[in-house]
Amino acid sequence: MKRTLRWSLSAVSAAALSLGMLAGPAAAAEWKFALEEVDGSVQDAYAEEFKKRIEKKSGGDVTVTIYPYGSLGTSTQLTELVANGALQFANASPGHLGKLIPPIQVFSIPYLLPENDECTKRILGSSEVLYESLSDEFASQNLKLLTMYPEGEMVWTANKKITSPEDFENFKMRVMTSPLLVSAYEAFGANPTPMPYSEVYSGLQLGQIDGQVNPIFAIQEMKFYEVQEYMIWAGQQEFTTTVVANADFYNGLSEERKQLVDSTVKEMVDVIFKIQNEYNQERLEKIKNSDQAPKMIHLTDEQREPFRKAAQQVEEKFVEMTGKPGKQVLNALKKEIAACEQSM
Ligand code: 6CS
Repeated sequence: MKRTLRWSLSAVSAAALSLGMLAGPAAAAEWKFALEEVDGSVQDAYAEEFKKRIEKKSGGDVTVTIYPYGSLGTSTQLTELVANGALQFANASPGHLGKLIPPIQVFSIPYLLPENDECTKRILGSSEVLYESLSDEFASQNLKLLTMYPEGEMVWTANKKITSPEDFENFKMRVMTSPLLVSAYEAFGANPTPMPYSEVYSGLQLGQIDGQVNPIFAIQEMKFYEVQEYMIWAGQQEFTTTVVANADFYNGLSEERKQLVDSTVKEMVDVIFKIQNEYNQERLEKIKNSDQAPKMIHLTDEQREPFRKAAQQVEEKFVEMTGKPGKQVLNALKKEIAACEQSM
Protein backbone atom coordinates (compact mmCIF):
# COMPACT_ATOMS: atom_id res chain seq x y z
CA MET A 1 0.00 0.00 0.00
CA LYS A 2 1.22 3.51 -0.78
CA ARG A 3 -0.05 6.56 0.91
CA THR A 4 -0.07 10.23 0.14
CA LEU A 5 -0.15 12.71 2.99
CA ARG A 6 -0.07 16.49 3.01
CA TRP A 7 3.41 18.00 2.82
CA SER A 8 3.44 19.36 6.35
CA LEU A 9 2.28 17.16 9.15
CA SER A 10 0.60 18.68 12.16
CA ALA A 11 1.83 17.60 15.59
CA VAL A 12 -1.41 15.69 16.04
CA SER A 13 -1.14 13.66 12.85
CA ALA A 14 2.57 13.06 13.50
CA ALA A 15 1.71 11.64 16.91
CA ALA A 16 -0.99 9.47 15.37
CA LEU A 17 1.48 8.13 12.82
CA SER A 18 3.82 7.12 15.63
CA LEU A 19 1.25 4.78 17.16
CA GLY A 20 2.64 1.98 15.01
CA MET A 21 5.72 1.88 17.20
CA LEU A 22 3.75 1.58 20.43
CA ALA A 23 2.46 -1.87 19.62
CA GLY A 24 3.82 -4.75 21.72
CA PRO A 25 6.48 -7.09 20.37
CA ALA A 26 4.17 -9.78 19.07
CA ALA A 27 1.29 -7.48 18.17
CA ALA A 28 0.33 -6.51 14.65
CA ALA A 29 2.18 -3.40 13.57
CA GLU A 30 2.28 -0.95 10.71
CA TRP A 31 5.74 0.35 9.81
CA LYS A 32 5.96 3.54 7.76
CA PHE A 33 8.81 3.91 5.28
CA ALA A 34 9.35 7.24 3.46
CA LEU A 35 11.38 7.74 0.30
CA GLU A 36 13.42 10.63 -1.07
CA GLU A 37 12.48 9.47 -4.56
CA VAL A 38 9.31 9.00 -6.61
CA ASP A 39 7.38 5.85 -7.57
CA GLY A 40 9.43 3.65 -9.88
CA SER A 41 12.81 4.84 -8.51
CA VAL A 42 15.66 2.78 -7.05
CA GLN A 43 14.60 3.68 -3.49
CA ASP A 44 11.04 2.65 -4.37
CA ALA A 45 12.28 -0.72 -5.67
CA TYR A 46 14.20 -1.20 -2.40
CA ALA A 47 11.20 -0.31 -0.22
CA GLU A 48 8.82 -2.52 -2.24
CA GLU A 49 11.14 -5.51 -1.89
CA PHE A 50 11.73 -4.76 1.82
CA LYS A 51 7.96 -4.60 2.34
CA LYS A 52 7.36 -7.87 0.50
CA ARG A 53 9.99 -9.72 2.52
CA ILE A 54 9.00 -8.25 5.92
CA GLU A 55 5.31 -8.95 5.39
CA LYS A 56 5.96 -12.50 4.23
CA LYS A 57 8.43 -13.38 6.99
CA SER A 58 6.20 -11.91 9.70
CA GLY A 59 3.24 -13.91 8.41
CA GLY A 60 1.37 -10.66 7.81
CA ASP A 61 1.76 -9.43 11.42
CA VAL A 62 3.80 -6.49 10.19
CA THR A 63 2.65 -4.35 7.30
CA VAL A 64 4.89 -1.77 5.64
CA THR A 65 3.39 1.40 4.15
CA ILE A 66 5.54 3.25 1.64
CA TYR A 67 5.43 7.04 1.23
CA PRO A 68 7.08 8.12 -2.04
CA TYR A 69 8.75 11.52 -2.42
CA GLY A 70 6.37 14.42 -2.45
CA SER A 71 3.92 12.96 0.02
CA LEU A 72 5.64 14.02 3.26
CA GLY A 73 8.38 16.55 2.56
CA THR A 74 11.97 17.15 1.54
CA SER A 75 14.79 14.72 2.42
CA THR A 76 15.68 16.80 5.46
CA GLN A 77 12.08 16.80 6.67
CA LEU A 78 11.84 13.01 6.24
CA THR A 79 14.90 12.52 8.45
CA GLU A 80 13.27 14.74 11.09
CA LEU A 81 10.08 12.69 10.94
CA VAL A 82 12.06 9.50 11.57
CA ALA A 83 14.07 11.10 14.39
CA ASN A 84 10.89 12.24 16.15
CA GLY A 85 9.14 8.89 15.73
CA ALA A 86 6.43 9.90 13.27
CA LEU A 87 7.95 7.46 10.78
CA GLN A 88 9.77 4.20 11.48
CA PHE A 89 12.01 4.17 8.35
CA ALA A 90 13.26 6.51 5.63
CA ASN A 91 16.02 6.88 3.09
CA ALA A 92 18.48 9.56 4.14
CA SER A 93 21.19 10.25 1.58
CA PRO A 94 24.57 11.70 2.61
CA GLY A 95 23.97 14.45 0.03
CA HIS A 96 21.34 15.90 2.37
CA LEU A 97 22.21 14.27 5.71
CA GLY A 98 25.54 16.09 6.07
CA LYS A 99 24.00 19.03 7.91
CA LEU A 100 22.80 16.72 10.70
CA ILE A 101 25.58 14.10 10.63
CA PRO A 102 28.69 15.84 9.21
CA PRO A 103 31.03 12.76 9.02
CA ILE A 104 28.61 10.93 6.67
CA GLN A 105 29.79 13.44 4.06
CA VAL A 106 32.90 11.30 3.66
CA PHE A 107 30.75 9.56 1.02
CA SER A 108 30.40 12.86 -0.85
CA ILE A 109 34.13 13.40 -1.35
CA PRO A 110 34.70 13.16 -5.12
CA TYR A 111 36.90 10.38 -6.53
CA LEU A 112 37.15 8.65 -3.14
CA LEU A 113 34.93 5.60 -3.50
CA PRO A 114 36.36 2.63 -5.42
CA GLU A 115 36.14 2.51 -9.19
CA ASN A 116 35.37 -1.18 -8.77
CA ASP A 117 31.59 -1.55 -8.27
CA GLU A 118 31.92 -4.79 -6.33
CA CYS A 119 34.11 -2.97 -3.75
CA THR A 120 31.61 -0.13 -3.48
CA LYS A 121 28.85 -2.65 -2.80
CA ARG A 122 30.97 -4.49 -0.24
CA ILE A 123 32.06 -1.37 1.60
CA LEU A 124 28.60 0.16 1.72
CA GLY A 125 27.09 -3.14 2.83
CA SER A 126 29.53 -4.08 5.58
CA SER A 127 32.15 -1.39 6.29
CA GLU A 128 33.37 -1.31 9.89
CA VAL A 129 33.96 2.44 9.62
CA LEU A 130 30.38 2.95 8.63
CA TYR A 131 28.55 0.55 10.91
CA GLU A 132 30.78 0.94 13.99
CA SER A 133 32.39 4.39 14.03
CA LEU A 134 29.51 6.28 12.46
CA SER A 135 26.64 4.52 14.22
CA ASP A 136 27.11 6.65 17.38
CA GLU A 137 26.68 9.79 15.28
CA PHE A 138 23.35 8.45 14.04
CA ALA A 139 22.33 7.37 17.56
CA SER A 140 22.96 10.90 18.85
CA GLN A 141 20.18 12.05 16.48
CA ASN A 142 17.86 9.22 17.59
CA LEU A 143 18.51 7.38 14.33
CA LYS A 144 19.58 3.80 13.75
CA LEU A 145 21.70 3.34 10.63
CA LEU A 146 20.40 0.13 9.07
CA THR A 147 22.13 -0.03 5.73
CA MET A 148 23.74 1.91 2.93
CA TYR A 149 23.61 1.15 -0.78
CA PRO A 150 24.73 2.63 -4.12
CA GLU A 151 22.27 3.99 -6.69
CA GLY A 152 24.59 4.52 -9.64
CA GLU A 153 27.26 6.82 -10.98
CA MET A 154 26.33 10.50 -10.78
CA VAL A 155 26.36 12.23 -14.15
CA TRP A 156 26.42 16.00 -14.74
CA THR A 157 23.67 17.52 -16.84
CA ALA A 158 24.35 20.99 -18.18
CA ASN A 159 23.13 23.69 -20.54
CA LYS A 160 26.67 23.95 -21.97
CA LYS A 161 29.64 21.70 -22.63
CA ILE A 162 31.80 21.21 -19.53
CA THR A 163 35.16 19.51 -19.95
CA SER A 164 37.37 21.55 -17.60
CA PRO A 165 37.11 23.60 -14.38
CA GLU A 166 37.33 26.75 -16.57
CA ASP A 167 34.07 25.75 -18.27
CA PHE A 168 32.41 25.79 -14.85
CA GLU A 169 33.12 29.52 -14.38
CA ASN A 170 29.88 31.36 -13.46
CA PHE A 171 27.99 28.08 -13.89
CA LYS A 172 25.18 27.60 -11.36
CA MET A 173 25.39 23.93 -10.45
CA ARG A 174 22.55 22.57 -8.34
CA VAL A 175 23.81 20.37 -5.53
CA MET A 176 22.07 18.54 -2.70
CA THR A 177 21.99 20.42 0.58
CA SER A 178 25.02 18.98 2.46
CA PRO A 179 27.66 21.68 2.99
CA LEU A 180 30.54 19.56 1.66
CA LEU A 181 28.92 19.47 -1.79
CA VAL A 182 29.11 23.26 -1.93
CA SER A 183 32.86 22.98 -1.21
CA ALA A 184 33.22 20.24 -3.83
CA TYR A 185 31.66 22.23 -6.67
CA GLU A 186 33.49 25.39 -5.61
CA ALA A 187 36.72 23.39 -5.87
CA PHE A 188 35.60 22.28 -9.36
CA GLY A 189 35.24 25.96 -10.35
CA ALA A 190 31.41 26.21 -10.36
CA ASN A 191 28.88 28.31 -8.40
CA PRO A 192 27.14 25.61 -6.35
CA THR A 193 23.46 26.17 -5.58
CA PRO A 194 21.95 23.82 -2.96
CA MET A 195 18.24 23.12 -3.37
CA PRO A 196 15.72 20.34 -2.66
CA TYR A 197 15.15 17.65 -5.28
CA SER A 198 11.57 18.77 -5.99
CA GLU A 199 12.73 22.19 -7.22
CA VAL A 200 15.39 21.03 -9.68
CA TYR A 201 13.27 20.60 -12.83
CA SER A 202 11.67 24.03 -12.59
CA GLY A 203 15.03 25.55 -11.59
CA LEU A 204 16.57 24.20 -14.81
CA GLN A 205 13.58 25.19 -16.92
CA LEU A 206 13.51 28.75 -15.60
CA GLY A 207 17.27 29.16 -15.82
CA GLN A 208 17.76 29.63 -12.07
CA ILE A 209 20.39 26.90 -12.32
CA ASP A 210 22.52 25.82 -15.30
CA GLY A 211 23.05 22.17 -14.38
CA GLN A 212 22.71 19.45 -11.79
CA VAL A 213 24.21 16.09 -10.92
CA ASN A 214 22.41 12.78 -10.32
CA PRO A 215 22.42 9.11 -11.33
CA ILE A 216 20.97 8.28 -14.76
CA PHE A 217 17.74 6.67 -13.53
CA ALA A 218 16.91 9.92 -11.70
CA ILE A 219 17.81 12.13 -14.68
CA GLN A 220 15.32 10.08 -16.69
CA GLU A 221 12.43 9.79 -14.21
CA MET A 222 12.67 13.43 -13.09
CA LYS A 223 12.90 14.46 -16.77
CA PHE A 224 15.97 16.65 -16.21
CA TYR A 225 17.31 15.52 -19.61
CA GLU A 226 14.40 17.29 -21.31
CA VAL A 227 15.68 20.69 -20.21
CA GLN A 228 19.44 20.15 -20.56
CA GLU A 229 21.81 20.16 -23.56
CA TYR A 230 24.50 17.81 -22.25
CA MET A 231 25.05 14.75 -20.11
CA ILE A 232 28.66 14.54 -18.95
CA TRP A 233 30.42 11.60 -17.32
CA ALA A 234 33.33 12.74 -15.12
CA GLY A 235 33.52 9.64 -12.89
CA GLN A 236 33.57 11.75 -9.73
CA GLN A 237 30.92 10.16 -7.57
CA GLU A 238 28.64 7.22 -6.90
CA PHE A 239 25.26 8.22 -5.50
CA THR A 240 24.88 6.59 -2.09
CA THR A 241 21.96 6.45 0.30
CA THR A 242 21.31 5.16 3.80
CA VAL A 243 18.19 3.58 5.26
CA VAL A 244 17.60 4.83 8.78
CA ALA A 245 15.11 3.79 11.46
CA ASN A 246 13.89 5.66 14.51
CA ALA A 247 16.35 4.50 17.20
CA ASP A 248 13.77 4.18 20.01
CA PHE A 249 11.54 2.14 17.76
CA TYR A 250 14.37 -0.15 16.65
CA ASN A 251 15.84 -0.58 20.15
CA GLY A 252 12.39 -1.32 21.53
CA LEU A 253 11.71 -4.16 19.08
CA SER A 254 11.69 -7.76 20.30
CA GLU A 255 14.78 -9.78 19.36
CA GLU A 256 12.67 -11.59 16.81
CA ARG A 257 11.58 -8.41 15.08
CA LYS A 258 15.08 -6.91 15.19
CA GLN A 259 16.23 -10.07 13.47
CA LEU A 260 13.45 -9.65 10.92
CA VAL A 261 14.73 -6.17 10.04
CA ASP A 262 18.44 -7.06 10.19
CA SER A 263 18.16 -10.19 8.08
CA THR A 264 16.06 -8.35 5.49
CA VAL A 265 18.50 -5.45 5.07
CA LYS A 266 21.33 -8.00 4.72
CA GLU A 267 19.50 -9.90 1.99
CA MET A 268 18.82 -6.63 0.19
CA VAL A 269 22.51 -5.75 -0.38
CA ASP A 270 22.82 -7.91 -3.52
CA VAL A 271 19.22 -7.43 -4.59
CA ILE A 272 19.38 -3.62 -4.77
CA PHE A 273 22.83 -3.61 -6.34
CA LYS A 274 21.48 -5.59 -9.28
CA ILE A 275 18.30 -3.51 -9.55
CA GLN A 276 20.12 -0.15 -9.60
CA ASN A 277 22.44 -1.42 -12.33
CA GLU A 278 19.49 -2.53 -14.46
CA TYR A 279 17.55 0.70 -13.87
CA ASN A 280 20.50 2.88 -14.84
CA GLN A 281 21.17 0.89 -18.01
CA GLU A 282 17.53 0.76 -19.10
CA ARG A 283 16.91 4.44 -18.41
CA LEU A 284 20.01 5.47 -20.37
CA GLU A 285 18.53 3.69 -23.39
CA LYS A 286 15.24 5.52 -22.84
CA ILE A 287 17.02 8.88 -22.78
CA LYS A 288 19.04 7.98 -25.90
CA ASN A 289 15.85 7.01 -27.74
CA SER A 290 14.03 10.20 -26.78
CA ASP A 291 13.62 13.18 -29.14
CA GLN A 292 15.05 15.35 -26.40
CA ALA A 293 18.22 13.30 -25.81
CA PRO A 294 21.07 15.56 -24.69
CA LYS A 295 24.54 15.26 -26.24
CA MET A 296 26.59 12.74 -24.24
CA ILE A 297 30.23 13.28 -23.34
CA HIS A 298 32.58 10.97 -21.44
CA LEU A 299 35.55 12.96 -20.12
CA THR A 300 38.93 11.41 -20.85
CA ASP A 301 41.38 10.58 -18.04
CA GLU A 302 43.28 13.71 -18.98
CA GLN A 303 40.15 15.86 -18.75
CA ARG A 304 39.27 14.28 -15.38
CA GLU A 305 42.69 15.01 -13.91
CA PRO A 306 42.10 18.65 -12.80
CA PHE A 307 38.86 17.59 -11.11
CA ARG A 308 40.68 14.76 -9.33
CA LYS A 309 43.28 17.24 -8.15
CA ALA A 310 40.58 19.60 -6.89
CA ALA A 311 39.09 16.71 -4.88
CA GLN A 312 42.16 16.93 -2.62
CA GLN A 313 40.93 20.33 -1.39
CA VAL A 314 37.54 18.76 -0.70
CA GLU A 315 39.17 16.15 1.56
CA GLU A 316 40.87 18.96 3.45
CA LYS A 317 37.57 20.78 3.76
CA PHE A 318 35.98 17.59 5.09
CA VAL A 319 38.62 17.33 7.81
CA GLU A 320 38.18 21.02 8.64
CA MET A 321 34.41 20.48 9.00
CA THR A 322 34.54 17.26 11.01
CA GLY A 323 37.79 17.52 13.02
CA LYS A 324 39.75 14.58 14.39
CA PRO A 325 36.85 12.07 14.36
CA GLY A 326 36.20 12.91 10.69
CA LYS A 327 39.86 12.47 9.84
CA GLN A 328 39.83 9.04 11.49
CA VAL A 329 36.75 8.04 9.50
CA LEU A 330 38.36 9.23 6.26
CA ASN A 331 41.63 7.38 6.90
CA ALA A 332 39.87 4.18 7.97
CA LEU A 333 37.63 4.28 4.92
CA LYS A 334 40.61 4.80 2.61
CA LYS A 335 42.25 1.72 4.18
CA GLU A 336 39.11 -0.36 3.63
CA ILE A 337 38.92 0.78 0.01
CA ALA A 338 42.59 -0.01 -0.64
CA ALA A 339 42.25 -3.46 0.99
CA CYS A 340 39.20 -4.29 -1.10
CA GLU A 341 40.78 -3.07 -4.35
CA GLN A 342 43.89 -5.14 -3.67
CA SER A 343 41.82 -8.23 -3.01
CA MET A 344 40.10 -8.00 -6.43
O1 6CS B 1 19.29 15.03 -5.98
C1 6CS B 1 18.63 14.73 -4.99
O2 6CS B 1 18.32 15.54 -4.13
C2 6CS B 1 18.11 13.30 -4.87
N1 6CS B 1 18.69 12.43 -5.84
C3 6CS B 1 18.42 11.16 -5.81
C4 6CS B 1 18.82 10.26 -6.91
N2 6CS B 1 17.81 10.61 -4.75
C5 6CS B 1 17.38 11.34 -3.58
C6 6CS B 1 18.00 12.72 -3.51
O3 6CS B 1 17.30 13.53 -2.64
